[in-house]
Amino acid sequence: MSALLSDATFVSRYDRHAVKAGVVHLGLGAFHRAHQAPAFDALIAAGDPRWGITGVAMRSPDVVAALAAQDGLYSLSQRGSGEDRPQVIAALAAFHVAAQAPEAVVAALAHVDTHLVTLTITEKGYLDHGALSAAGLIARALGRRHAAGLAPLTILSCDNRSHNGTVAREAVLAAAQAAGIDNAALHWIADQVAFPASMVDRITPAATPEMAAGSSDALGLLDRAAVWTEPFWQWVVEDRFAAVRPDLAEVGVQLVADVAPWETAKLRLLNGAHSALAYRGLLRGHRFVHEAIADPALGALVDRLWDEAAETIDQSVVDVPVYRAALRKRFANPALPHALIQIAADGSQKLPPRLLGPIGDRDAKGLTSPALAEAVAGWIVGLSRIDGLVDPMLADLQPLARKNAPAEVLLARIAPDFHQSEEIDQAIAQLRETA
Ligand code: CS2
Repeated sequence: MSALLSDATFVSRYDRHAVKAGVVHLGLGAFHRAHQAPAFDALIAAGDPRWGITGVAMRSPDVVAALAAQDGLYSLSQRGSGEDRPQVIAALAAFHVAAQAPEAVVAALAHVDTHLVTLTITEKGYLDHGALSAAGLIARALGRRHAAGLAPLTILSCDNRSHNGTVAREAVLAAAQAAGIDNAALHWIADQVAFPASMVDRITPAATPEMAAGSSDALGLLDRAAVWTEPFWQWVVEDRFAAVRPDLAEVGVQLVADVAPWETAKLRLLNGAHSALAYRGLLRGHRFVHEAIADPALGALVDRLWDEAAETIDQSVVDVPVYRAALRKRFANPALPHALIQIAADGSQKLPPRLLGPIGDRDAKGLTSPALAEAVAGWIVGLSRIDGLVDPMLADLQPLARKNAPAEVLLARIAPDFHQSEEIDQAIAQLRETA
């Protein structure tokens, strides 16, 4: 049996004692450990020790327990390029579970060394403004920073929502109001705290015991917090920071004036196709993305969906044929099994930016959207037929889907301004006959 990955068994490429936790990250899942954490790890390795991370799991204690036993070290393996050697990430300097130790999280956010807060709390994470929510904890800490005369923070959302910076700002302001924070602090949050938007991209399945076993073997040390990801990595950030700003460009981040065109292109091409594959794939008996994309019927659906979505995005930020070819390869990566049921979660939050937005834009130009409609139909039929779906609105939506309610009724619940459901009803009728 190998020894556990830890400071005693592994020599980091930089002096971990000199690292300060300038970043607090909320949402310590596999995606963060594959995306933002290696960027800060690279910044520290390049000589700036201010960007260590305090990692916060919102509810589950499991990742924190695994990391705590390993001094915060974990391995990240790129799967699919042939080079599967794990890289050990040493940027996590401290970790907490928000549900168990909210005060420790607020103290970290209010600490003088903290400059940046990054968020991967999922699409639905912004709906909650309560005291233990991400927005609630941030609001409380900002109130404390204001009272202490400390510098404002930059709050950087890394979730797949349109205009995620604005969404984060609204959630924090709502939470600050709900918490009864005084007016002066509210104005300071509104005027001085920065909420840049960002687009993040790296396909990263939820961590599994299989990943831990494979990585431990490759490393020669036991790693219970191992993450597998793909070689591709992209982070586009709106260049608007409060106070201290990390040199993210140095580690490959694209800093731009307006993230919206990148965000829309990625949500509609990558995530839209993912959602189509998830529901339609599960209905056809597939379990993983690489299996679904290899199914000729679904491969063709994705192609038609890309034709439709491509007409609704700003093509100056992506070379569509190149991007599509790359996506197809990324989806087909057999070394990175990505469970469709994971992508199928929270459809009520994911569908509007991924599938309904492009349908609405096409409709405004007088264009129909048969492939996008088929993807939405997959979600609605899936609501009544797929086992194990997770969604904050499941109790509301599932009975409607089971009663064969018209698409309009379901879609009104998740996108009140959406009125293009006729094509979707046709696609549902067809799917019910064939699936
Ligand atoms: C996926 C995303 O789970 C999902 O809904 O579509 O997590 C996707 O893998 C990432 O956005 C890729 O960057």
